[in-house]
Amino acid sequence: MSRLLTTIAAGLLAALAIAPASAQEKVVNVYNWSDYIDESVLEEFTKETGIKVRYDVFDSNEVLETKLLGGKTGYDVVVPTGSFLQRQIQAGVFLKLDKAKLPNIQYQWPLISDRLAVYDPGNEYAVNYMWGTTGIGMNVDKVKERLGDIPLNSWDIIFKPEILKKLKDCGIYMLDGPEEIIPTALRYLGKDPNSKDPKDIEEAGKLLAKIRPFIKKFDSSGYINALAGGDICIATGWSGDVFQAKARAEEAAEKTGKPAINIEYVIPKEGALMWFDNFAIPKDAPHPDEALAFINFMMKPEIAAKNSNYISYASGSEGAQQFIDKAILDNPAIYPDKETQGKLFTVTTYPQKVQRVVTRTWSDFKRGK
Ligand code: N2P
Repeated sequence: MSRLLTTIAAGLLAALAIAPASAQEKVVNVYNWSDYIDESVLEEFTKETGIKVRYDVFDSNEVLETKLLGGKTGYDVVVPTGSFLQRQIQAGVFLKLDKAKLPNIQYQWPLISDRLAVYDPGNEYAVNYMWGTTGIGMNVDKVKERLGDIPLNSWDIIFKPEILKKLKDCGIYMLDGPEEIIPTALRYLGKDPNSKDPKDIEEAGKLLAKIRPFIKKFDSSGYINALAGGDICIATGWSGDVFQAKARAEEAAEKTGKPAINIEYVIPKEGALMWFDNFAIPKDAPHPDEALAFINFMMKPEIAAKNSNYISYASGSEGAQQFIDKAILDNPAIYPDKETQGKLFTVTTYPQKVQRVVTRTWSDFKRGK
């Protein structure tokens, strides 16, 4: 091909890649966690606003962060967790929210907005979508078969090599989330989970190294089906994800007529990380107005409730609570009661130097070094 033709062809391809289906068509590009929405609300949004949703998913804050720091993601709405949001705000990657265009912010839960303000002072850049905890998902029968009648409410099951070893044959998954698992390991060691001391992080690394031989896979989304299908018997995991696994196991049982795999989510007695996932708009979002319309729609009490009911996570909307299933609202592993709350801890972002230690510790853990 001549150079001119090649240039024209490349130009056409580029235009096709970025052009909306029709010149007038309004679009919003959303990048959310996997298994984190009732997709019927996307259709409802389009019906109500005429804005089409291009929806894409991720399962790790690190992946989202790499894209955000690189810029030009093409996304209009993203959903970082609080501690990541904190340093991303500092890095200047988000637009300030135009609150005048977010009337449904009135339904947000002040208690949660206040918790979020630790990461986003003054709640300028983000609104909470869902929040939850990082605990343990397990196939209760298989675990009991191997461990006998020991209490299942302790991180001992994960962090004591002599216990975890006994579960190796039935499958152990570990979340690929350094900034969640290292603080959890520190808590287990009786140290401050929010420690920014490289020595503490290396301590956590030593603990992790001991359990490395028994881990089948680092995974932050496939574990839902792996638990539901009986392919693994234990995983560190997120509250709602494990309840989704439980629901999928029950659905499968109904179809096959076999008894359902008994899946449980545990917040161990030593405590668990509590986190907040939030909507934010990248500074270079191609459709910032549509992004605001989307976020506003997601804060509608009925819509927020629909999502919570579908994904089994706690909503940042207080107005939604009247529409949330009682089974979810009354489940202390989803909406922690006072006693459970006492066990939960939160973390803030790492200074850059310490973050490098975290990254290195984690890659050593994964490589089994
Ligand atoms: C959804 C996981 C979101 C919780 N699958 C992690 N912040």
